[in-house]
Amino acid sequence: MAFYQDPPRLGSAWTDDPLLREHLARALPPDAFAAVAPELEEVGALATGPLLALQEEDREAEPALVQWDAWGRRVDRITVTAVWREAARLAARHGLVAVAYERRLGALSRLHQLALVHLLEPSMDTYSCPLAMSDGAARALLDLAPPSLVERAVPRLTARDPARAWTSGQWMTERSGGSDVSRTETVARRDADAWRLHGTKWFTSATSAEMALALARPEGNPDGSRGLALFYVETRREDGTPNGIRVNRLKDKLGTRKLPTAELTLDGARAEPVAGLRDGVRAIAPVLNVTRTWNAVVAVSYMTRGLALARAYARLRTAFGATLLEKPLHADTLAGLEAEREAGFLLAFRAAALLGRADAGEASAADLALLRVAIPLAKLTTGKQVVAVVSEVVEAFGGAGYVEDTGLPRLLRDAQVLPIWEGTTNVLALEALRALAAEGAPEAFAAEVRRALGGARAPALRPAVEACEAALGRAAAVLAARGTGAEAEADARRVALTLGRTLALALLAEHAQWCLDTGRGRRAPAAAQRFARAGVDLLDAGGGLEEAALLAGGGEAEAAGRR
Ligand code: MFK
Repeated sequence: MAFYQDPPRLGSAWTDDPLLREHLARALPPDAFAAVAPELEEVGALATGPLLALQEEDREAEPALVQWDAWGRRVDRITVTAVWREAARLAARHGLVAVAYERRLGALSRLHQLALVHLLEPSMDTYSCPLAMSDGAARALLDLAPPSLVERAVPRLTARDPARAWTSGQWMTERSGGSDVSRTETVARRDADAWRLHGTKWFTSATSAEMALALARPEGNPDGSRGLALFYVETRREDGTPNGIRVNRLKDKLGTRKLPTAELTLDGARAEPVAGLRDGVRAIAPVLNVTRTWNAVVAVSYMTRGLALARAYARLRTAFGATLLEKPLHADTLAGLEAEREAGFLLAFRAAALLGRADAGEASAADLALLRVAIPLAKLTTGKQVVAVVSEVVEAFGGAGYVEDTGLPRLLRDAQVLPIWEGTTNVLALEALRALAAEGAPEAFAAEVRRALGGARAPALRPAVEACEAALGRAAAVLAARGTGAEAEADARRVALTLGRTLALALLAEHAQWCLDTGRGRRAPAAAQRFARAGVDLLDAGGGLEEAALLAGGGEAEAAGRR
């Protein structure tokens, strides 16, 4: 009889993820865990059951832009896929944004919220993007906006009723700059009754949103980022017509293809200042801190889904007389990936916990300094991990992984955006080091690593503890020796990744000790040992500015300029 390979079948995303369950059991008081576990179980079964089935059925669908109606009126409507419509309903029903604001678990509510996100996002086709931006917008409005704007938008952004729920965009990027938003060309002009925005936005994600927070330069303001202001914009007028906004086209992207990303012209879009007429970058920072935390959680969710698929496949697939899981080299490969996932997971959820403390007004000065460092480190570290891990997952399926209807190519393409948007690895490395230069920040970071390592007393965890202490010491020495010149900038990615991986390993050692203490087996300690052996200290790879110019520029002329 001819051979047909059975596809990998996933168990519930909740019951099949011991790390997620352990982490919540450790971080939440028992009554809080008991209160949220049933819904997490329901959502986990949904994510790898009916929602995954819909995602597979809907695989080829993409959003579309309808620019004109039948009678020649410009309408610029974006239609979204069936998964997106279902994800919008689920997000409202399960409070994927609301949970963070209802704060049923107080400062721990971010863990509850982002656990839901972790379970659902791999089956939601990047619907996390509009949700993350909506969450960030709610945070920024609550922090900064006048009561009229808060009352108008926040109940919609946090609504549990799908019919009332809004999502928000975050319009920063222009042709003149993605990372460097100081070159924003969009201007804000005051006419008789309102502010109006004129310009273009070059990358607007989830353009189907009802509102956006946008950067623009009020007329007469100086150049540079301080002359920008943050504006609240609704995408449609009360009568449903576009609010002075034209959608020029949807981007044809490598991945996140279910997510409508548009190029826009703002032609008199009515807008309201969120927080005065200057310092727009500072005003949008709360959005970035929220979306970057989501980004880290989404990165670990893709690693989790990829590894669940690879593991399920390795149990079924036979080659050379045994299942792949019984093959020593295949098992060893998956083990390394799982160690990466576990470390990345704990780093992302640590950032989430600190964010929750800040939301609840319970963060100390040291917590806030640590949060400012931990968010870019978590985002950049997990962004690099997810691309590497999911690429290996694709390879773990052999040729099948390269074929679209397995769903694996989509996972890899979607993963690839995570180190790019919301600040590339290099931009975030510089941001992390700027944050570390603030008063009290180095001490807060070192104290956090040592706090996590403090309880890790099992002999098996000794190498992990030593690796963290050594890397922390060396990174501090590099930072102290380098100052802030060009050499320090060239080192920034290595330093930031070293710090991110060091904190991740410390958190993994802490978790592993808890697993040993509570009789939860040897998986987490094995992950800590494995991650420690893979190495957290990347500091030695640099070779100075002249070498970089020679290799990056590809010739002697560039290097001579650096001599
Ligand atoms: C999957 C989940 C995620 C899904 C969402 C995806 C949606 C994707 C849509 C996008 O990608 S939107 C575009 C995202 N773009 C970026 O993330 C921009 C990346 N570039 C940077 O982050 C640059 O570093 C930055 C634009 C911030 C540099 O601009 P500036 O003007 O040189 O900023 P500067 O001087 O560092 O900071 C200005 C002020 O903001 C300072 O405060 P002061 O005015 O008091 O001095 C900073 O301290 C403050 N600030 C900056 N970043 C902050 C912050 N404050 C708190 N937290 C931060 N993170």
